[in-house]
Amino acid sequence: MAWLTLYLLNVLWAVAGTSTQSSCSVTPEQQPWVDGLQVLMEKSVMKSDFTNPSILIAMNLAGAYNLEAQKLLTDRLVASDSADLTSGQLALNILALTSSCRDTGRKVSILQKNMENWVPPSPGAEASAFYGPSLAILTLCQKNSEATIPIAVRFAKTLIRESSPFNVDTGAVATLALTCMYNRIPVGSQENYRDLFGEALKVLVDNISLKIKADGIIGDIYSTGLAMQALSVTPEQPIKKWDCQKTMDMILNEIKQGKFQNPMSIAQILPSLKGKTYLDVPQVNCGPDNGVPPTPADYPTPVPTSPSNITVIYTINNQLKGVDLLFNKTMEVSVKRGSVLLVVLEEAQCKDSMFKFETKMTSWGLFVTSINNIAENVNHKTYWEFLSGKTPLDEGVSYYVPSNYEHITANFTQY
Ligand code: B12
Ligand SMILES: *[C@@H]1O[C@H](CO)[C@@H](O)[C@H](O)[C@H]1NC(C)=O
Ligand SMILES: *[C@@H]1O[C@H](CO)[C@@H](O)[C@H](O)[C@H]1NC(C)=O
Ligand SMILES: *[C@@H]1O[C@H](CO)[C@@H](O)[C@H](O)[C@H]1NC(C)=O
Ligand SMILES: *[C@@H]1O[C@H](CO)[C@@H](O)[C@H](O)[C@H]1NC(C)=O
Repeated sequence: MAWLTLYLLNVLWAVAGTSTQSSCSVTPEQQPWVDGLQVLMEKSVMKSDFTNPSILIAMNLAGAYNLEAQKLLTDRLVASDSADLTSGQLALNILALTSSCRDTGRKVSILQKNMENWVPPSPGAEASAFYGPSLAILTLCQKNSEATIPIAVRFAKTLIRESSPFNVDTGAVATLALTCMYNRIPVGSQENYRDLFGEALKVLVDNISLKIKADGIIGDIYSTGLAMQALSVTPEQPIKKWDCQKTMDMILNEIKQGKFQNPMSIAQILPSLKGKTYLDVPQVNCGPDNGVPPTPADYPTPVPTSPSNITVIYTINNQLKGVDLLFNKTMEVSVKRGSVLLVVLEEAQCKDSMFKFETKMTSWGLFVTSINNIAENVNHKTYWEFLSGKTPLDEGVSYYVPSNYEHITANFTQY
């Protein structure tokens, strides 16, 4: 009898995990903005040769409009080599291929091996060190949850001990991963997995809920999409109540302000706008029943910018690396109004070779790797942080648009 109750509970949880519990939705008036975002995200695929699996996941969860983009991304991922990917990147590739109903057997074995050898970050390590491993456990859970238990147990125990400042994006992905595990605890299992995963989920969800701001944003606007996914599936109730509709309305406001131009930012918000989460990936239907793409003319377009120039004050500052290499240099740069920060960096580099910089392409656009020959280093946890005044920017150089007389600083620092 107890066994049967346990079994039924499991079935119930499994159902709860795959359907959406969120009690909020996009109104018909707001719907064109959501469609517009999806079209923008899908269009970006043909314009770039960077293969971004998160876009394919979002497209498939939402129901793809652009079948050509869907095929292109899928084909590129099928052909891609997993050799020099991080566990997080490999996990995203597997989720993306799964959402396109492709075979992932070999990639899953590699990821499983990687995670069996995973060395938990030492206590006090930055929270974002759990972001990639969370994606990996979420993926392995969906593929073979029983074989993932030992890995997830180690992960949950490390998370509960974690003491560094909480990171919403990371906490959200960890919540999705452990919710998947929680929902798939084997029937009649002797161990107290439910208690362990439940306890870790409680810590995560409480921390996420403490980051809900009065206006509904969770963390910042770019962590809100993942946080919404987490709060809508978790079996643990947060200490601070979440008003999903308020968050949804605020995000739609930000969308109308043009804050979601970056295709990766769309990929992370779109599932929540469509009432989906990464836990729905295994249930994606790959039949030919795709929606009719709305005609692009229907979408609101951003306002054109005026051609006048503005002045941006740009400082590069290294007080960290090499006693004889320290510098703190400021330049006033004139750029066309509406230019992205990258244009400021290019102008500065043109005028003075000390402002020389290098970038690499990533899922979020160009990441500034080095300035004046001082380069980021993963082992030293150093990077170039960008600030406006004293406030860190919430976007990278290829999307952030500075205003007149704004003071931008690139500060070499540690995470
Ligand atoms: C970890 C992390 C970092 C680490 C990355 C290095 C590391 N070894 O871990 C550090 C601390 C260096 C970092 C820096 C920045 N980050 Co960051 N970061 C993240 C985080 C939490 C996880 C990324 C990850 O591991 N993804 C998983 C792997 C599998 O995918 P990946 O594509 O290989 O990941 C790489 C890229 O994401 C890249 N990356 C990380 N952050 C950023 C930011 C930008 C603008 C770019 C182009 C690339 C990039 O580094 C990752 C590891 O190589 C995300 C959260 C999120 N929602 O994605 C934020 C996030 C991507 N970062 C963000 C921001 C704003 C920044 C900074 C611009 C902050 C600043 N004020 O300077 C800088 C980049 C400045 C520069 N030099 O160009 C925003 C981007 C929002 C947006 N609309 O563009 C996010 C979404 C956080 C948020 N919610 O606001 N970040
Ligand atoms: C937030 O997380 C930390 C560990 O990272 C934990 O010690 C703390 O109790 C959590 N806060 C809440 C309110 O759960
Ligand atoms: C860098 O220089 C500016 C003035 O040019 C000054 O205000 C600031 O304090 C300096 N910072 C450091 C760390 O030296
Ligand atoms: C205006 O900005 C552009 C770069 O966007 C720059 O090339 C040009 O020199 C600037 N014009 C003036 C008058 O500074
Ligand atoms: C710049 O980086 C240095 C070195 O990490 C740090 O001490 C300083 O506080 C940073 N400045 C700002 C404004 O963040």
